[in-house]
Amino acid sequence: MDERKAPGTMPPEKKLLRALAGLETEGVPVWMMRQAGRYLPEYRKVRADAGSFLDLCYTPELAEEVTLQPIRRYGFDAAILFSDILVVPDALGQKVAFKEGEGPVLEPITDEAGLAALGSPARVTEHLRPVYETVSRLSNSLPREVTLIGFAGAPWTVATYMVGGRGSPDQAAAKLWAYRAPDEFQKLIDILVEATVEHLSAQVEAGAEVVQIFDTWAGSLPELSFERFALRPVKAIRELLQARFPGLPVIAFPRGAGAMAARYFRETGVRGLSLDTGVSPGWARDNLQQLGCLQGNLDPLLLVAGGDEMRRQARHILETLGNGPFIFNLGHGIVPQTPPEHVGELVKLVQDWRP
Ligand code: 1CP
Repeated sequence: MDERKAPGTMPPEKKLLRALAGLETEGVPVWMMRQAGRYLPEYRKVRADAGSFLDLCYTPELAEEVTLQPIRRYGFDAAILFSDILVVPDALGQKVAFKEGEGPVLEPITDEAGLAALGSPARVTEHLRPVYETVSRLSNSLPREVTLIGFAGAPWTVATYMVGGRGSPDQAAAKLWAYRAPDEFQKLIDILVEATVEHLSAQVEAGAEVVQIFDTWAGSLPELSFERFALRPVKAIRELLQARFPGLPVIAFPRGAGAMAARYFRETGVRGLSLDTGVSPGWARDNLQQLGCLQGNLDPLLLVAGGDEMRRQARHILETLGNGPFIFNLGHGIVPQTPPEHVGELVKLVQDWRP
């Protein structure tokens, strides 16, 4: 029987799925955010031949290839679909471009007229069909012990790019809209909740076994706005997804949530919580691990530095959280200047570790 099609009906065998289900694992499962990307020479080669970054995301053979590259090299326990959180605004009809050395650039939406010009959130999957084809190819080509993770950005984080038009250190444009006209801003969040549920559902139908929701900018919101624009939308997405796919494991990454992580974990009802580097592993063990599976949280710059300090801090995380349920990861994505051999060394350290 295919456990993917009937989640929860029997105990999973894959290590990462077992950790998410709160079951014992032989060793700690490991993958890394942004495990595909510019730090790998084989990625840079495919990227150079692909044309634009979005062309790479929308060409299933190439997106499949770059998803598989880190699996071949390192034997991670999970593969994360190669795509981006900004394919959702692209599918809603907002102009999105990835400029070399500059990151994403969007034509900003700042008012209700801008919202009215967006396409229907119920129909984003039409534009994103190549992404689901990538998922479906991966579902056939991945080694059987590797879990396939689909993903999307959380509504708040995606909204910061849609409103600001680019990455920003303070998310000021989206915040000011949310503070000056919360009910109007809520309309954008509602559109994104619906689009995200459709996008993640299509990934699950194509073969994704777990989904991760990235809320990179959650930590910039004050408590009352965090509740409304970060916690509640992710709770709604989790509920709507599980109404369609009972037992589907959902991981959330509310980066920078601090002590609000406990309420967030409990109230969103997600199965896994991905911790950023700022969260103390001991605090997380005492306050969060009884609520579900934790994931994280080595500083990506320790992976750049390597050496004794990387090993010491990785062991500290393992010794504190490794009794489980736990998935080893970074506190944020791998950065381009990371030496690939440091990744190999860290994966081996985690794979060899036992409580
Ligand atoms: O030139 C290149 O090759 C583009 C670099 C790149 C890559 C490799 C971008 C542009 N996106 C990606 C892939 C990507 N993005 C993945 C692939 C899977 C994997 O992890 O291996 C994922 C999960 C994302 C998610 C993503 N995109 C997030 C959330 C997680 C995070 O890192 O905080 C965010 C905020 C984005 C937006 C984005 N896309 C790309 C860049 C450079 C950015 C950040 C822009 C900024 O705010 O500075």
